[in-house]
Amino acid sequence: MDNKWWKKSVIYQIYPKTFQDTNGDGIGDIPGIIAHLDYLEELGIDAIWLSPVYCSPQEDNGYDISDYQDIDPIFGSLNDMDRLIAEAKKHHIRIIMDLVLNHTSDEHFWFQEALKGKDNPYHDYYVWRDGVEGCPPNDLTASFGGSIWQWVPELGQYYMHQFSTKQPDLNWSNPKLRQALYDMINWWIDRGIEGFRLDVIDHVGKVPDEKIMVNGPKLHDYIREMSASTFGKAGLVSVGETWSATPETALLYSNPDGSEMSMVFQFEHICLDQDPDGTKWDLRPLPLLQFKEVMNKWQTELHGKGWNSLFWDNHDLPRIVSRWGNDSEEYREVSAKMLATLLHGMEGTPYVYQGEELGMTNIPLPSSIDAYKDVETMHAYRVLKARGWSEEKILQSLCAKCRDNARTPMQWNDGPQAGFTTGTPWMPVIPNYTTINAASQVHDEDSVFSYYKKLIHLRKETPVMVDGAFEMLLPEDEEIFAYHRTDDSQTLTVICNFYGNERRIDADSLVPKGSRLLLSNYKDMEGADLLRPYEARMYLK
Ligand code: TEU
Ligand code: CA
Repeated sequence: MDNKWWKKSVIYQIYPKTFQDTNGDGIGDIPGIIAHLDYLEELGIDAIWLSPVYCSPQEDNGYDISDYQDIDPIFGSLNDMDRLIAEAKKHHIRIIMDLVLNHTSDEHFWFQEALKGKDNPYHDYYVWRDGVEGCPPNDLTASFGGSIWQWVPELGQYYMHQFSTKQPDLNWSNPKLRQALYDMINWWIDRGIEGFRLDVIDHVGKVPDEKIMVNGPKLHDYIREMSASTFGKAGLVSVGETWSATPETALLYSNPDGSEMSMVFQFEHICLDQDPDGTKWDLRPLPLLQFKEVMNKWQTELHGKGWNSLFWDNHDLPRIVSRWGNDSEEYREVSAKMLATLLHGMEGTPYVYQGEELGMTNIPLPSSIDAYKDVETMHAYRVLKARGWSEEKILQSLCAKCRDNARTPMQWNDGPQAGFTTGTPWMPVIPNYTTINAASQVHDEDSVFSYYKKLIHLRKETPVMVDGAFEMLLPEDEEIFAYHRTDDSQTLTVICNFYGNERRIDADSLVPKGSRLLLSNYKDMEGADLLRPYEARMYLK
């Protein structure tokens, strides 16, 4: 087994805006993260992936950067950032920053300069096409609404934006732009940043005239050049966000020679609970057999040749316990633990999104769109209205899938605003904070928090969890997700009842003789052949 630290590690994602506010303005900040390093060390995580804290007008909560080399005052200062890096180190926690390199904010100095004229040195940092008003170069549409082309009358040109109009795309075919980005990355490495998460990195090789947005012909050249100039050269961890990844491309991205990135986030499993011909708003139940096939494919095809990341949640996704578990009072904890077991037993680097370790839930079904704030949610609302959907149907769909679900304040305790702020939080706290909160879980041996803690520690102590080969068991079973991980000396067996029915199994045929039970989400077993609702077990031989 190679010694890359991130192969044995668990990474924790923080969305700073809703983690902890310390100055009463209702917005989470960097001092708030520092205040919880003890909590994170207790959980046992090795690194924090910090969503953007750079200067930003916050059109897309920081994924629209106006200055890469400064901290937005709402989050603190560069001083606070240096302090976070230093304090985290004392807690044996590395800081991984989010790099948004496909686009900037329209308020970035480069874009402001670019607007001044076609011969401005920064003009070619962005993607422009000459034209006439009302006739965009093509009909591609942007993720957050409208055409990807935005008209600038003063220049007689369109600029391209794949996300909001306030997020102009950078022109990666310009070597000067690429060098400016690498210089910026190295500036952060010199400050002590130990890794990067690369936002929509599969988009940077776009060729808009050919309508190629992802996997452009130069994409891997660009990534290799960037890696060799920055994080790869420094031997740091890197994870690319690649919605378009297949096992084939993931093997390039995560080539063990380190020429591109350490790993990528792939989203094939995340897209299974939607109509295959529709969007994520076209809901359908998760087809378990297909889900098993997809997980099996990724586990087996990358084994020994690439590296997976493992995740259920992030700041763009609904909460997993509400999505594929069961967030009723009766089954919330047990189903959250089952999903954790299923994921953490696999090969790859697990990511835990803030609050997932407490079994935090989605926002309850709202009575109006006013409950939501996200730019994507607002756009979806308009699109679904235009499709003729009823208000009720739209709200149901948004409730199940919208990104706001992940962005409610972290539930620290049962006091006012869940302990997140002494002021008015920018996003309302979910009312269930009185029962679901960190204070009540940290010292409770049976809590979801303690269960995550055990899983995180098991990965460090159990080599087969890191590099064992994956074998799916009962591939045709429509209720049970079970697998082996095997290396030369150990076999790990994971058995999960994915649903709320009791199920009989033949445990002897699944669990090698001589295995011992490492972990289970029920206190005592009622016979090895009976799986209760959402029961999960992990055995080791
Ligand atoms: O997300 C990539 C992206 O394509 C998202 O729009 C994603 O498809 C959507 O959230 C799922 O419905 C990244 C960031 O993670 C996201 O927060 C940003 O809004 C986006 O890039 C633009 O930077
Ligand atoms: Ca604050």
